[in-house]
Amino acid sequence: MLTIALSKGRILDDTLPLLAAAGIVPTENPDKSRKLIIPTTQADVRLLIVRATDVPTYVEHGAADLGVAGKDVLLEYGGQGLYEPLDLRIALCKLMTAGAVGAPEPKGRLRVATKFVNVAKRYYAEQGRQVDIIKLYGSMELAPLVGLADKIIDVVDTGNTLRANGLEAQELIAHISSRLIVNKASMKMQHARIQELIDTLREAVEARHPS
Ligand code: PRT
Ligand code: MG
Repeated sequence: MLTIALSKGRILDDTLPLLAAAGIVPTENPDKSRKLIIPTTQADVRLLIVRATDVPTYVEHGAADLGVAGKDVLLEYGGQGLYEPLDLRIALCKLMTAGAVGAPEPKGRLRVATKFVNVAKRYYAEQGRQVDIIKLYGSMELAPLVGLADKIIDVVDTGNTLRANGLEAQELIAHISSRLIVNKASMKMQHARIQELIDTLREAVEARHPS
């Protein structure tokens, strides 16, 4: 059995056509189904539907052999416990700092609200900048508006969410796309099978989003 962990939403929507190119099609619509384990047209391949931030955990611990996760999630998750053999070139966005439009740089320590705590620590440490990092789980855009923080670090696509809240994107931390990730033991134990899948997916990626 090959188990592939995915999150609902944009990653699922953009990954299904790539899997279809490898002959893997869910037997029911994962967006509509309440099931968290979805069989596919290949009897020995199944999908697990998990939270985006949980995908690396399932794959590192071998509960899933493969997964698809945003590079933002992987940067935050960290560690050496996963292989990341393929950029799927889907769910593109940028990891950025943002602050209130026209707000002056604060005099004292910078306060940064984010769910990307590890990314934030590394980013400001590289700049030799002292910051207080405030962990949030969502609605980061609110923090500068109500004085909880000077800046946020978040994923930005169109920038509409920032604009709607009087914020502007400032520094680019990383260009983000989703990656195929593979459990290290699975890669050894099922090498031929997984390598074949990676090669087929690579061709499908190149066909859909040429480099
Ligand atoms: O929703 P949940 O809390 O379960 O997790 P999640 O938000 O991490 O998952 P999901 O499915 O929303 O995102 C999965 C992956 O898609 C992320 O890990 C990113 O790699 C990628 N991605 C691409 C994005 C966006 N674009 C994006 N725009 N993830 C989140 N957003 C958010 C953004 O933070 C903003 O709040 O969508 C909002 C709208 O963005 P704008 O700039 O277009 O307004
Ligand atoms: Mg979301």
